[in-house]
Amino acid sequence: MRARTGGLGPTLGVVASYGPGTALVVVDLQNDFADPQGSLTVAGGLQVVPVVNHEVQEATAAGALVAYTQDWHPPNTPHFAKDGGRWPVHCVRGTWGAQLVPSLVVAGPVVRKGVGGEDGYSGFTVRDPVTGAVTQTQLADLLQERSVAKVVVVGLATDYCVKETALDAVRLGFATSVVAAGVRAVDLAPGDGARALEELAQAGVEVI
Ligand code: VGL
Ligand code: ZN
Repeated sequence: MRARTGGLGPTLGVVASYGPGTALVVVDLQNDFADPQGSLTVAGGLQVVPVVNHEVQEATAAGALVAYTQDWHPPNTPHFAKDGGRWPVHCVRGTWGAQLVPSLVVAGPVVRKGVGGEDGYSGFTVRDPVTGAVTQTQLADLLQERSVAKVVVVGLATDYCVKETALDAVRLGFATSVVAAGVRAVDLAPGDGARALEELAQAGVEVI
């Protein structure tokens, strides 16, 4: 185990431990959320990339699965404010904004969510905003195929997709951790990100 680095630069020490029964789930590290030019920019979003890349390296070296989620919306969906929902247009399939950030190390499968116009906050499940029907993505199957018991979550955004992904992971029976240095919040209301981490801790998620 490498020691946490002190002094110069950001701390990139190993914060989670990985093994073959672990999956690192990297949530929605996409241009529209992480890049300052993105349409739904999360403050400090790009700052998590070196932290996440370090976790990806450690996870890969330990034989853990690394999986990525990608918000992937059609051009028109009730998820967007222009179509009756709550969000600016973002992560439209095939656009620059929907691409994973170019500096992210991609070392495993990418699971797209919201592809049929659903609200896709959790990497595990999506919800039809009209009928309320909830359906599963391939993420749980991917983890179960690899006999994963423990899930580590990083990415964007703490108060939406990270939160819902971690809550679903707990519901599905995975021992679940969130790396605080590897997430950032939308904070539509100030403090939303901090409240999300508290809620996660209360639900049994280890916040590290
Ligand atoms: C997200 C709002 C809308 C997220 C996705 O990735 O946290 N937030 N769609
Ligand atoms: Zn979205």
